[in-house]
Amino acid sequence: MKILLYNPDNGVTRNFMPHLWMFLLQSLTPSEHDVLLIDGNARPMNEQELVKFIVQEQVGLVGIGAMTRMIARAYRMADAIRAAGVPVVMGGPHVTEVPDEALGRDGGPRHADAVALGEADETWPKIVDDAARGELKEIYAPLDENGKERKPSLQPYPEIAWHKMDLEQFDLIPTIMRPLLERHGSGWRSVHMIPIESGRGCPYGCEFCTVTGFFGDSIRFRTNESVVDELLRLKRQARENRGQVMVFFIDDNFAINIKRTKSLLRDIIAAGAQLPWTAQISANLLRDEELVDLIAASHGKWIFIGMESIDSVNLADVNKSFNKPAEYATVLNRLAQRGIYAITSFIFGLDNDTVGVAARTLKEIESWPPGLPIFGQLTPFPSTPLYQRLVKAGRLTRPKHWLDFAPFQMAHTPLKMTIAETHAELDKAWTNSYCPERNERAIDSIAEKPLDHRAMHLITRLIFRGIYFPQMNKRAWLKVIVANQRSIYKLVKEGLGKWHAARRDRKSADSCSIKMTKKAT
Ligand code: B12
Ligand code: SF4
Repeated sequence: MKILLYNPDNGVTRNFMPHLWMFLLQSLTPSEHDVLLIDGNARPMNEQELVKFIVQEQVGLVGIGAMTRMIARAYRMADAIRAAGVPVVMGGPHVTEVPDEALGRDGGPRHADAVALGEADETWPKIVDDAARGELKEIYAPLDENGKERKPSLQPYPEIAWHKMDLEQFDLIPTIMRPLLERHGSGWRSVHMIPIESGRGCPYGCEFCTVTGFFGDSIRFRTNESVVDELLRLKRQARENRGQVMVFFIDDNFAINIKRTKSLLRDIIAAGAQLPWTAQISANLLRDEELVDLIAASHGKWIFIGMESIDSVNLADVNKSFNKPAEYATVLNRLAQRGIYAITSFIFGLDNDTVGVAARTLKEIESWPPGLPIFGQLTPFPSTPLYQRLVKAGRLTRPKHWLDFAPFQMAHTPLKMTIAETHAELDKAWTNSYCPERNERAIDSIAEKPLDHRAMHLITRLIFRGIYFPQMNKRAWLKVIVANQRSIYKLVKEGLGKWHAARRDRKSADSCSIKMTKKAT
């Protein structure tokens, strides 16, 4: 049987990183079946195009995975595929949270023949077998003999054969630059960001987060050896392809068990398996100096920190009091001293937020080393404690916001601001954080860092701007480049100066050695 795994596009970003679930399920598919993958972010298709592809390829089963924000699009695609007579199974966080919706048991239309609840590592081979026999059931839940939920141990962990996968669609080098780099850019023929999980689960239970509910509070880790092997394979692959590979450890809290994280990082260093990496780590765990040293030595470059708010009352409201705003600056300086920068994530529209929250937050951010701040509105995802609380209080304005998805739009009324005011604060925060003047100040503030380091920082800032300001075509990018020409010009000028100086040095060294040779003869 041919199986298609499909991830709908999110409408915001293109092909920055493959979705791990597709590659993981592909690795777990019984070998007698063929698996095709389409990530809508890398290969956008409308309903007709997707159905045409499925019919042409004679696909017998389609698996669709989606977060809440992409679920409406996922349903539309599923409807078109089912109308063409091909069965659809859906999985991932959203259908796990509200399975009745996908199955049409809540009074709405049905979108899926079957749903896979929770972690599907163990149920997927069974789903495939049942589908191949034409005996697909409606619900697949990972249960043990006693009907209790069973979580995969991650030991052993399947080998994801990244080297055999067609990753061209995830190359971060813009298509127009590729021929040039092919000829001249040794080691930069391609750039890929690869997702790796080293463990699953987070026990913290922040009120708005689906992770504790979905992965459970029992944390599970792969063996160090299995993670190190994957890194070594990726490193080899990068060398062979004369390209760059970066890694995103997608664990929800990569240092949740500090002892284990340190031991993993030590093993990575000992095996020479370092690749530039990014991970999510909560601020409280970055108090540990030794951990931060190991992060730097193992080539950790960017750490995503869910700061959420600079107001302790807000943090207490969402069960995140382990975040201490008073120590944010210390943590960020500790990272920056080692050349590590932070993606700092904030939520607006929390219950204690008032008008001016953007200005207050921006003032704090300005006092920190430069990083990549991102801002979102508090979003009640189904099945979270936050959702239940807001339902009870009658505060949801769009109880099924996902069926009518709109980026950066609130679905409930905050306590001390209006919805419109929250939207205005978000806009202010994004505009001020990524305006050309702020970008220039950020790069100037790390003038002592190497040029390539600063250039990468600027490029990343320009990309991150696109999370809020649509930047999906060449025209939009051109405008961004023109607006930021001062920062770009400064770096290019410095780079050219260094290149000329190096050339002059080489020439004078050559003429010196010619003179010496003549003298000697
Ligand atoms: C990596 C990641 C991202 C990446 C996504 C890009 C990428 N290419 O991966 C980035 C950083 C861009 C991102 C952004 C966001 N993310 Co995110 N992200 C994650 C994260 C940390 C890991 C995802 C992952 O790969 N997990 C590992 C795989 C193996 O698990 P999985 O995807 O759940 O798949 C398993 C099962 O669900 C199931 N399964 C999944 N799909 C399917 C399909 C089929 C057919 C079947 C059978 C089974 C199945 O099988 C898999 C194996 O067990 C998760 C948290 C988490 N730990 O999962 C959050 C998470 C998915 N993100 C979340 C959110 C909210 C966001 C944002 C909206 C945050 C924000 N406020 O901006 C943005 C939106 C991005 C966008 N524009 O679409 C939420 C989603 C909640 C929800 N109900 O939708 C999560 C769960 C985290 C949370 N705090 O609650 N994210
Ligand atoms: S620390 Fe992060 S992953 Fe863990 S519950 Fe809180 S928001 Fe979710």
